[in-house]
Amino acid sequence: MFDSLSEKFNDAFKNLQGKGKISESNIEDALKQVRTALLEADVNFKVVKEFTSAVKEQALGEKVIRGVDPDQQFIKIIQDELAKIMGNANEEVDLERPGPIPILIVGLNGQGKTTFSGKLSKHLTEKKKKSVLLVPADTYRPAAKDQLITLAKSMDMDWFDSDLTGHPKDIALAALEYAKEQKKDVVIIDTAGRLHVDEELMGQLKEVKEAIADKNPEVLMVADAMTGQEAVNVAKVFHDAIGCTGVVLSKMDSDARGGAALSIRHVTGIPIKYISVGEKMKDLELFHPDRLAGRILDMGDVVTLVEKAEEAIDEKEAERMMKNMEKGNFTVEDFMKQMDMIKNLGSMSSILKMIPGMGGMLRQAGDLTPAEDEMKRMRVIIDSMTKQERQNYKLIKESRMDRISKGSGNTLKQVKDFIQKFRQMEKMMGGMMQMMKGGMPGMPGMGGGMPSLPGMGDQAGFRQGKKPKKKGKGKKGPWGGGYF
Ligand SMILES: Nc1nc2c(ncn2[C@@H]2O[C@H](COP(=O)(O)OP(=O)(O)O)[C@@H](O)[C@H]2O)c(=O)[nH]1
Ligand SMILES: [Mg+2]
Repeated sequence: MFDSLSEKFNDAFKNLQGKGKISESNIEDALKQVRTALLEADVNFKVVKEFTSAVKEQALGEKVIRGVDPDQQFIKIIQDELAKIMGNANEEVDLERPGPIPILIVGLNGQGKTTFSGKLSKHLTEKKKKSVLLVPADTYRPAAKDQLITLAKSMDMDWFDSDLTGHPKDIALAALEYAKEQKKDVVIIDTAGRLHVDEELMGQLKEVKEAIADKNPEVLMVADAMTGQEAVNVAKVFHDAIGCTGVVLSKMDSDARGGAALSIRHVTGIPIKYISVGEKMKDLELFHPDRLAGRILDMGDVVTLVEKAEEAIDEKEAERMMKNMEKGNFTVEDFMKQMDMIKNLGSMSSILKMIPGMGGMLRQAGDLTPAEDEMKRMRVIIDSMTKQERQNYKLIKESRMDRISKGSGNTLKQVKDFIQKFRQMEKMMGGMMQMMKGGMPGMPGMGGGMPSLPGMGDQAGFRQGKKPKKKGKGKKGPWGGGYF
């Protein structure tokens, strides 16, 4: 997300390194670079103009603190201004009112409306403890109904069997009636899109909104972040025609340049409420302007990382493994489970980027695909092992290796290498446990606070001999480290 913007900002900041203090002449080049970076990221030119003049004013103003490096000061100003143009605080849909609350999902075709409807239902059910009804109301593409119902079934979510021969407003009314009977809190209505903005679509959506106006519907407009300024223009048209209460930026996992995220709020006045970061139902994040500003500036996003970790890591299981390891047992089964927990967090690069300073390093390191491929290979090798073998890898002699190699489609050497690696890991683990029992403090420099990845050394979440923290305590995640 926003890699090239991050890189160019960093180049701009280098201009200020080693300078005594911020002055009009020495920030000029940096500001120019910031302006170019934003324009190249497809940020609306008016936003760019206001942004750079606000930054300049701040930088030259009285707020400048003596004793702090000018490049650091400048970065802080940029961060604050970035957060400001994106709306500062997170806003979610308002659920603190009597239900059933309708949420209309609108936007052009292929932007991710149906996918988002599914994601939102999962989020509201799991995080907000609301009962949700999913309502297919795309009367143009009957396949869209099947798509939504398939998603609903996969999550055990209730859905409404809409009559697609009717007008979407009748579907909405019937669904709300049904939701009332069923005592649902929220009704998510997935509407039809078009390839381009057209009057008929706007007219229809307006009718739907008006029909349920007494229920004060939330109207979320889904826009593909990849489309940059086009997303901003379309959002404006939708907002002018029907009135939107929020924007959802989808496909933020792709190489979106940042233009939509940085301009939409400022240009349309509509807050971005959620971002979609993948095709799976769990790939939804709340939109936190301050955190995103941090990510853009390579400061990582530890808060989101910890939140994700708290969701992905099964505490009971982690505790069991920890006890096991204290006894000197570390099995392939444990290793596999840890790998799966890490995988739940997201792709390797997306996790690493949330760690302060890692963004720049990642750009230098380039491609992480070989490491991810290696993890996949390990996974298929483990899949070809029997339960007994996973509990005790020492059982795996030559003939079993041969079977595993055939079963997993790997060469015998690759299987041997894996066993060898695992033996080393087990040894290292034993050594670490010994150190912890000896009361070694914290072990700084061993990646304190960093989630370790399978195959990269120490084991995720079990450093420092501490039990994982209880959920919901905020700051320190299950990695316990003092680094954050
Ligand atoms: N990578 C990625 N793909 C997405 C995301 N949201 C939706 N998609 C994909 O985009 C395509 C269109 O999504 P869909 O929800 O059917 O769009 P709709 O026409 O607006 O309902 C599908 O292939 C989705 O899997 C996202 O956040 N990231
Ligand atoms: Mg759809």
